[in-house]
Order: sequence, then C-alpha cells, then structure tokens
Amino acid sequence: MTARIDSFEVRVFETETRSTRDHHGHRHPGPLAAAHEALVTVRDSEGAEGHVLTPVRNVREDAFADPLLRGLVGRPVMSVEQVMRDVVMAQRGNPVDIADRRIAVVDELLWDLIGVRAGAPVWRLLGGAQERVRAYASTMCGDEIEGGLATPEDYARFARQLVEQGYRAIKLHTWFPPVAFAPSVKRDIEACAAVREAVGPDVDLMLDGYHWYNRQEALTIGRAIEELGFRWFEEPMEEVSITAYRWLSDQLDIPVIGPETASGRNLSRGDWAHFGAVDILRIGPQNGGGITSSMKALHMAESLGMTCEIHGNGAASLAVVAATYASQFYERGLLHPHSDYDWLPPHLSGQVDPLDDDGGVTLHERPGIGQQIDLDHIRRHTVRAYEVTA
Ligand code: XYH
Ligand code: MG
Repeated sequence: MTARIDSFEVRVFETETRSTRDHHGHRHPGPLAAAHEALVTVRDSEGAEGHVLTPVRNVREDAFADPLLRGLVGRPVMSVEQVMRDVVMAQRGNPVDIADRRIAVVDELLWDLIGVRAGAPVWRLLGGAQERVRAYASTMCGDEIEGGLATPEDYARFARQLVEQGYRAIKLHTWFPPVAFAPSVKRDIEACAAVREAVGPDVDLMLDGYHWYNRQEALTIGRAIEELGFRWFEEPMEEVSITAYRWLSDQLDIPVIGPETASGRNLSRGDWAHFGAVDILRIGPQNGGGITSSMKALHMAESLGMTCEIHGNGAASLAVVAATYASQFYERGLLHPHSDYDWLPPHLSGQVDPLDDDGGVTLHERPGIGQQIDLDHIRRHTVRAYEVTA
C-alpha cells in the first residue's frame, strides 16, 4: 500500500529574532525581540512526518486549511507531481489564498516527507550534483544606520570584513524605499566602485537593483558595473515587462538576471528564456512555487545552455542549488555589519549552511530538506494550533 497524506498540523509559536522588517519587506538588524513563526507538519498514513517553517502570514487558517490543505488529505505522498498539479490548478479559482508562497509551503512539506521516508537528503533525491556549493554574501539593503550600510564607504568596509570571513563573492543591495525616495544612480555606482576597490579583482561581485530603476537608469548602472567587472546585474527593473528586460539585455555585456519574483512559477521562466529577456534565469522555492517548479526551471535552463540562479537562503534553496549543475551560487544572507547571520533562534538546533574558509557550503546528509528544527521547543512555545484532517 502506498503511503497517503493523513493530516496536517499548523502551530504558531513564540521564538526570538534579531531583525526587523520595514513596510517594504526589507530586513534590517534589530534588538533581540520576541517574534512569532509557524511550523507546518504533514503526517502520512504510516506515521512519517515532514516539517516546514514559514512566516505566520502564510498559515492563516481561513486562507490555508480549506482552500489548500484539506483537499490533499488521502493523496499519495510520493506522487508530488500529481499533488502539485492539483494545487496549481486550484490557484485559478482562488488566486489570493492559493498564492505561490502558500503553494511553496505544501511543496516543500511533501519533499521533506519524501526525504524522511527515503532516509535521504532531498538535494540528493533531486539529482545530488554538487556536494559543496559556492556561496555569495548577500547584503541587506542600504540604510541610515551609523556604521551600517549608509554610505559607499560603509559597503567597502563591510565587503573587506566579508572577504576576511571567507566569502569569495558578494552581492550588494543598495538604497531602496522606504530609505531612498528616488534611485540615485550616482551613489549606487559609487558604492559598487568602492566595493570593487576594497576587495580587488578576484572577488565576484553582483548588484541587485530590486526592481528599482527605469530603463535608462538601468542601462547607465549596467554599463558602469560592466566596467567594474561585476558578474551579474539582478532584477534591475520591475519584472512585469519582458520587453524592457530584452531591451536592456541586448545592450549590456554584463549578464542580466531575473525574474526573481514574477508570478507563473517555471512557466513564466520559460517565456523569459524564450524571448531572450535575460542572460541568466532566476527562481526560488519560497516565491517561485516551491522545489518542484524551481527544479523545472533549472532543468529547462540547463537544456537551453543557460544557468539559473536560485533566490534566497535556507534549506530548500540550498537543496535546489546543489541538485543540478545549472546553479553556480548559493545566496547566503541577508548580511549586515550589525547582524550575526550565524546566530540561531531558539527553535533551531543547528545551521543548515555553515560557511567554510573558502566561501563554500558543504551539503548535509540529513534525511529530508535538512533544517534542524527543535520540535520540543516549538511544542513548549506554541501559542495557537490547528489540525486539518479529512
Ligand atoms: O532587499 O530585503 C531585501 C530582499 O529580501 C532582497 O534581498 C531579496 O531577498 C533579494 O532580492 N535577494 O536576491
Ligand atoms: Mg534579488
């Protein structure tokens, strides 16, 4: 008898954080403070469990339990393709609740359970290409914090520290709203130039524009960072116009990379590749619909002779990066001079992505996605919970 999904359990629990989010969603360093997070658990008919951590906003019961989870009870655990097809088809009639980020939670949950059942790490089940991946330090975006990321010199100083910590590649996020009211092409280029000057020619550098520039600004910055020997220019403009990206990519030698958050999962990535809108594709498990759709984008990129870089840090992103040869880097971050990335909140018992001395991360051999979750801590600090059964 094949194992079937028996039930889901959702727990919102109290933990601690050392970061804050501004109203545009950017993380910044913050004081140690209480925070809430959610654990979603899937149980199968043979008692095996998979787990995923996710922000509380993704698990609101009225938007998650009935529109999404309840219909999956009884489905075969190992048929992830079958289950996910049902989930993405349901999105058409319920686009707000069945958002790509909620789809991703279900998909990661299934993959974690499949890995646990197989007694194997998910990155190996997905292909197991890379036992060690190169990481890049992905900075938080610019701010107005003293000794933080307030000036080009701050970025240069921080970049030197990152190289001392072992990083061999760094990606800058510069100043965006609500910190900046309009893009400053001049200051952004100054920050890139200061970092190149600080780290020398051998460190890979990338710039992430976070959809902030118009075509002309993007072209000016793209040409400047081309001169500075940057490796890629990420999400320079809003990701709704393939035409604008094609216009930019046609004029720049530096690879343009995207889309990071465009809807449509792997299907939209197909169009971006087909129409030559970018040189390097991008998708991420968290906002690209999960591991399954990210793998499809990776295989498509590889089949077209392209690379596909994976957005975001964490266990699922790391698994997807390591699964094929189509990704060249793992995004480790977000990093800031006043924030300790390796600090563990009390609900985690270990780091999934420890950095080695030469800017790499060696993959774990734990069954499942590999996140080290302290389930006892979560049970003791649960503030509310619900269960979804047939
Ligand atoms: O700027 O806070 C931010 C975003 O969170 C951003 O860093 C995002 O992950 C990204 O673009 N990564 O590549
Ligand atoms: Mg990005």
